[in-house]
Amino acid sequence: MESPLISFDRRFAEKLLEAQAAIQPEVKEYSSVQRQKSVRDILLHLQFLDQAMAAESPRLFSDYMQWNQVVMVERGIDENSLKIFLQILRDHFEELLMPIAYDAVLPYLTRAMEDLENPAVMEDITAIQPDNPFYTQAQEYLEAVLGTDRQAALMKVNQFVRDGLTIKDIYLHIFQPVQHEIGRLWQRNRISIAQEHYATALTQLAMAQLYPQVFTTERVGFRLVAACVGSELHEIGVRMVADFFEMAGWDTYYLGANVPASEIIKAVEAQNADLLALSVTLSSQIMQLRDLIHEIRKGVKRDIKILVGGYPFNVDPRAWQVVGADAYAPDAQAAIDTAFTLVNVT
Ligand code: B12
Repeated sequence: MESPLISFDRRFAEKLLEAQAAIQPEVKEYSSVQRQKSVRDILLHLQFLDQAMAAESPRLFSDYMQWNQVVMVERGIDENSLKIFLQILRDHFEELLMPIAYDAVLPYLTRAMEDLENPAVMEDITAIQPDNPFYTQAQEYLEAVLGTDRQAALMKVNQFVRDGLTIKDIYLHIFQPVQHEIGRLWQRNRISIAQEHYATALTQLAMAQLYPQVFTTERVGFRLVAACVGSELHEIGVRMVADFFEMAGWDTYYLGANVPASEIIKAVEAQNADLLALSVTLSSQIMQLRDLIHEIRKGVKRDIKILVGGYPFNVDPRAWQVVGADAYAPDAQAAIDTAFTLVNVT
């Protein structure tokens, strides 16, 4: 399938950076490393724009720009940089694109520019909300994974189990918001990449520790294949989804991160799956997801039900229809409810 926007190369990104330097003197002073990084970032912006267009979602591009705004401002970059970049991009597109292509891209840029004017973009809202039924435990676990004592963090999870929390509670109300908070703290430049990796590795270890209790439910006769699409590395969300299916009695074939499309198709056929759960966190993977679903619809298991989820679908809950899925669910619990409806069991 073709992308709706023509793709731009490095030279175009360099030209945009030059135009930015003409407006912002500090950009002129960039070292060659800073310049290279900026060009890479611009290419990423263009890639996300392309993918948002594939998902027919100006909201997705705007969300990505808002995310960038926080990252940049928290690292001391001028808050007007991104707005200036978008104006430059719009002017270059107006000059270079055919009117029909320019009309197609303009709403994406306009929406992002308007949304960046909203002061709420910089609002500092924790992912561990006071209405979380296990707020205190989530705070304690956050503190533990930000420390350096793995043993203590794992013992805390054991304590939650002894206190009567279910695996589902621990997954949805502790691990999930804590992981989201870890991401937010990194985005806000308050923790390092190493701390984020350490916390994530610990949560994966804690999940593995709980496994004996995941695989105890009586089987209901349905099979699930679950995977991350394209170069997607965020696997904890779909792993939770797969574990919820196990706990609901499904047999699951969980493939994890970064799975080639051809292997997902083979797995669906070999497993004779009833449902395929596909996860995307970066909206830059949307086209690969759309193309994969398109391929599956031409193959042996063309009638398989396909459920999608992950960050971009939570940002724009209409995007699942554009990629050709049968349904979307916002989290692991909702995924189970939706799945039983899809396979016609109530
Ligand atoms: C851990 C992490 C990583 C790890 C992942 C390791 C691993 N083994 O999974 C690593 C270090 C690899 C990583 C890399 C990157 N990351 Co990261 N990462 C995270 C972090 C902190 C946590 C993810 C997580 O574990 N979430 C916990 C799970 C339980 O939550 P969830 O994913 O939302 O899943 C639930 C629902 O979404 C839903 N769901 C998910 N999948 C599916 C599928 C189906 C079928 C259904 C029905 C439902 C469903 O159900 C799940 C369970 O309830 C997030 C923060 C965040 N907000 O998620 C950032 C985050 C996603 N990462 C981000 C970024 C930018 C990156 C990088 C680009 C950074 C970089 N510059 O290199 C790279 C990209 C790598 C790649 N190619 O994928 C940004 C994305 C911003 C954006 N707007 O796109 C985030 C949001 C951080 C932030 N706040 O800035 N990351």
